[in-house]
Amino acid sequence: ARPRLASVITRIDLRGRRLSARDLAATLPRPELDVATAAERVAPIVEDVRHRGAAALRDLAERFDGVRPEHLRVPAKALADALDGLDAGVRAAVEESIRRARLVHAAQVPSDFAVDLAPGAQVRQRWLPVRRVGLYVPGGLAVYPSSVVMNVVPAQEAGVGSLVVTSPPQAANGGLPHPTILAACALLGVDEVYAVGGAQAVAMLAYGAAGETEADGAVLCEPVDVVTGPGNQYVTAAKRLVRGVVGIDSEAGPTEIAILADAGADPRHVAADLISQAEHGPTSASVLITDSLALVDAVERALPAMVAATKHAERVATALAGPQSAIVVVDDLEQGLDVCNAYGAEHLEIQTADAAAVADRVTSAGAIFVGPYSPVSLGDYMAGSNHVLPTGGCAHFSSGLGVHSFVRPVQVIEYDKAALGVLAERIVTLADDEDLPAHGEAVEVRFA
Ligand code: HSO
Ligand code: ZN
Repeated sequence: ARPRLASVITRIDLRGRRLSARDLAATLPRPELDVATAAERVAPIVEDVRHRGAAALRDLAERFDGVRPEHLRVPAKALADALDGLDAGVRAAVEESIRRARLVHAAQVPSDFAVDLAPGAQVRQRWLPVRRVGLYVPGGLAVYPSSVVMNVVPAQEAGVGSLVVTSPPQAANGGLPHPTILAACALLGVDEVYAVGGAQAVAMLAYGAAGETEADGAVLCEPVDVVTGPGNQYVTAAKRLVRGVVGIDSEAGPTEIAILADAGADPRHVAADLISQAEHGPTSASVLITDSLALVDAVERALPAMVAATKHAERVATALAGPQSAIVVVDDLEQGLDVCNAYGAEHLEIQTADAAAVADRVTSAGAIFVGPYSPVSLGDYMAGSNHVLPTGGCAHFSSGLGVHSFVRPVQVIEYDKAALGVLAERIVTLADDEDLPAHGEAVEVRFA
């Protein structure tokens, strides 16, 4: 049956209304993630992997993925075969994606510094890469080789020495992960890849796993220091459980696109971009913010046929009709910017006159796409920027994945005798004030 393509996108008229940032944010609702319920189901799985290692991983694969993998660690030959079997056009596209991402992420590497506070008194700061990271790649409906690139490249450019990818085993692929995922790993030079999915994969990464068979070895997988990558609610719940044992990236909710546009924007481009991210799933959010009623009319007129013509029309229509999507009419771009900044979209397109100047005034967004020829799809695949971005308003306090996700600064303190001597009395004063006199004595002993 032909899907019913309502594609009625709600219109919210804010003209003449002065709302606080909080009320503005509330006019664009967001889905709530129910991770707590999943956590109850996930805790025993994590414990099982922790204690039984590879034996548990095989049992869990049988239960959740419908296949008992012979090789939990993907053999080198399987990676090479996947690369051989990769379509030449897809290979060229992934290579260009990697090349551009490398250029941008290499530029992200932060600089060390040293501050001389006085003669003989120096504090330095060095950025240290994390030793070993694990990247989770989902294997369900969404198989995104582009996401392998977006997770692996920043870790590599950060100087992470040891990098693991894990993705669910697929019955259709002989108990190995999806071939395009394997090929992307091979192109990126990642040779430690596991056929492990779900919460059990997160447990394996966080705690490591003992081997079961001869092929597994005594240790199947060493623990990592940071786990990144999107996943379903169980993967997310497992990441929350192991946080503290390892570092994790922010949680990836449904994708969001907001477009700030004026009368000069092309309605077909705007409609196509709204549709493009709605394609990710029925809970995706597509939001147009504009001061032009003519644009609103034109977009509303263009949408039904464009939605009907697209392959995943049904979920696109559902996403556009959902309460998380809207066309927001504002008095002017000033108010439009207020809405954008209050919402803090994962992706924000600026399709206005002087787009770069308008973009400079954005204070909250995961990534900002400037002008008529920078659609979100460009950033999803090829721009060089990262597409793992904060959703659900997390852009207000966090950022997308990047080199910074895999490095941490360490401060190095070096004072000589004279430089310490200058401060001795002050240190003793503060130490006594905190009733920690031994702190002061540790300084005084050097001058006695
Ligand atoms: N737009 C998604 C990423 C993606 N799009 C992968 C296509 N493939 C979240 O930023
Ligand atoms: Zn996308």
